[in-house]
Amino acid sequence: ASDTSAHQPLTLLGLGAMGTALARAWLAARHPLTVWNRSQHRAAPLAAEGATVAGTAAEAVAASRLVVVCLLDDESVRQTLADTDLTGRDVVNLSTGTPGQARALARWVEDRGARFLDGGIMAVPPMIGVPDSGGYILYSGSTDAFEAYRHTLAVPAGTRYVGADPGFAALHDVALLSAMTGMFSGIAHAFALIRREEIAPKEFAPLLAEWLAAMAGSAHLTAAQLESGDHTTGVASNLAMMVTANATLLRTAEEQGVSTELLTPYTGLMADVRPAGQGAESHPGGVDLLLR
Ligand code: FVH
Repeated sequence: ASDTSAHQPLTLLGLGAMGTALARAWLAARHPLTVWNRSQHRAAPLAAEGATVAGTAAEAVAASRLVVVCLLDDESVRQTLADTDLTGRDVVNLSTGTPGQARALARWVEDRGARFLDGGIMAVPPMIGVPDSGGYILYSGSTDAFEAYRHTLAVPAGTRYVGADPGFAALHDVALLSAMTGMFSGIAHAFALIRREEIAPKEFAPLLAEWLAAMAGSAHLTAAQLESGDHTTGVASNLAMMVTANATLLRTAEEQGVSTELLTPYTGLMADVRPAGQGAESHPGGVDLLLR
């Protein structure tokens, strides 16, 4: 199958917030779309917009060779596909799961005669179908299936194919979300520090956002150091200085009456890295310590 024609038909299972946004993007691009959702009332608005509503998941899967699944989690995907005939289908799973779940799902789907792609959505529903929103979807799994549907898959958001291993999209997805979680914890701690002072959160926010954006480039330095194995190359702020400075971060939290619980896991890790080196290196040594 190839979707060089602009209007590849497809089926979408799951019409939650994300599924509905995906459906609207494909309908807007005039793709013939069959939809199914466990709670049928969610399909009614899409029927009015041109979607064909299937009564069962099995009917929906039978309607199109390309079957996109956007459900809550791995378990709901298994339950929904259990009574469907996947022979000759191309299944694209956009439901969040672990790399291990994606690999097992790939085997389960392929054993039933289908090709499999997994996807990690790096966007929230309002970004779907909006050109230049910055949102994109990570894909991994069958290279042939990705090539066959790359134009259709690019309709709701940009696409980034990260490899034939079906677990790689989920792994990249979760790695990015984990980094985001660290950022959120840093933002929470920073606002807590100023919370009891005469500092307006709205005035502080631009400083914080600009600083985080400026520091984000450190990901490239960490990557270069991990690849070279030399953790001293390109270091602007050496570890010995940072471990000393961390004591000031912890003391300031105490002065401001703010819990150090979000800081201490990472400051502790940095202190553990230091004895292994001379203190002149940067902090990617922490990556290896996390793998102990
Ligand atoms: N929304 C977001 O911001 C994030 C962005 C990043 C990617 N995620 C993932 O996308 C998957 C779907 O998320 P969603 O936002 O559409 O989630 P909900 O609005 O809660 O809709 C959930 C749908 O799943 C159906 N469902 C749940 N359990 C079952 C089941 N056992 N059998 C069949 N369907 C099931 C549910 O159906 P219903 O409750 O309407 O009957 C919805 O269609 C998700 O993996 C995010 O992590 C979104």
